[in-house]
Amino acid sequence: MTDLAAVKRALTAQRVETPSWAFGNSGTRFKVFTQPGVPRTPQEKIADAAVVHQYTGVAPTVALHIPWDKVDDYSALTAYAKSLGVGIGAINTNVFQDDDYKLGSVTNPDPAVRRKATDHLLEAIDIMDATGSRDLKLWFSDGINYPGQDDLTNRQDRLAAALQETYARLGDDQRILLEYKLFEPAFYATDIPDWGTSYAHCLELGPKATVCIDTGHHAPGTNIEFIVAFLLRQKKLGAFDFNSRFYADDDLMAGAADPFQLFRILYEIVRGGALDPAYGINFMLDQCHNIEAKIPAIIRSILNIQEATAKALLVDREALTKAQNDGDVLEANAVIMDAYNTDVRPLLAEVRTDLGLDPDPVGAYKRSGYQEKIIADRVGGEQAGWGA
Ligand code: LRH
Ligand code: MN
Ligand code: MN
Repeated sequence: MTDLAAVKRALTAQRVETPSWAFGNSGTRFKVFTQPGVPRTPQEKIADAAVVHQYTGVAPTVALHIPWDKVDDYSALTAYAKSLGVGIGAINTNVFQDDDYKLGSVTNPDPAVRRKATDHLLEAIDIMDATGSRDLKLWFSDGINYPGQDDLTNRQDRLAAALQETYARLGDDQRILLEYKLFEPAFYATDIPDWGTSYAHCLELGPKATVCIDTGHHAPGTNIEFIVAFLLRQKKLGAFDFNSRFYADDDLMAGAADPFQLFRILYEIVRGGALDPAYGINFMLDQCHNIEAKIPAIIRSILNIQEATAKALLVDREALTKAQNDGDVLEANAVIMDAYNTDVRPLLAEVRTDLGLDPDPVGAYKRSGYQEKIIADRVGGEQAGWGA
């Protein structure tokens, strides 16, 4: 029997972090479609994140990407966020947009480029000191396009050296989230292509380094929930970048392409007791909204995560364990599918009403007039976007 009050408590305590870059313009290699009302400054991105929190009640932090969100005074930016009811979350580094990084950043054969890249990682920790952020999220686009282009082992050594220097600079309450990605922009060999490589580097570094799983960064058909279960068991899962993929790093709304996969991932989280924010996993979104309106798309993504979580919490664990121990394959699978096929929308509406929120966050946002207001207010200036 499921304890519904406990399910509601868990859903109320759940947290999802929004990415500042999802509020800005974005596109594909072929075209960036600009939208009216898009933020022009980091402050405006934070204001939009605060609106997402206002309607969902579960998104009180926003991740920054440096230098896309570069400001002179990060303490002032943090105070501004606080005044809107949100906090600054993970600091994302960017060692992929300079010409210098054509052959790699921290794995570049040129020591001067490696120095520049590592200095950026250290600078990001200075920013964390000012914002009070716990998490430094590292993703390296480093890799090579052709066999023989560079030495695979030497590149691992250079990566390890940069990571060690960065790790040594972390404060007591700070940590590294090390992200991996199968390919792109490197096409032949990426320096951190998979969770195993990230895990091995995190192990070498120590307890303050954990793996970040970006759900869009795997080969098609990869069993992501297995990775979740394995890393949880090793206490090395630090964060998610949630998004959906059909083909590669599509960055579509979480839970849009494969809600069943999202449910299976969240079931492993619930089973591992890792949903509670006190456990320390940062559940982030990492998405781009190229053709749809951004704020309601981010709200929709959060609702999708909440629905997958509610279903995961509804799995009858006792019945499942019994079926598993009895070797009853069909019954075990039926228990999982019963939970997945439950319509949890009324339950989530109740959770929101209990929190004093509108039970329909997307509808409430649309009725609020905020979209019309930002379209009217945010004229002139350069709209923020991918790379701006
Ligand atoms: C790389 C990635 C990484 C970046 C973000 C903008 O594909 O997932 O997390 O920082 O996109
Ligand atoms: Mn990511
Ligand atoms: Mn990505």
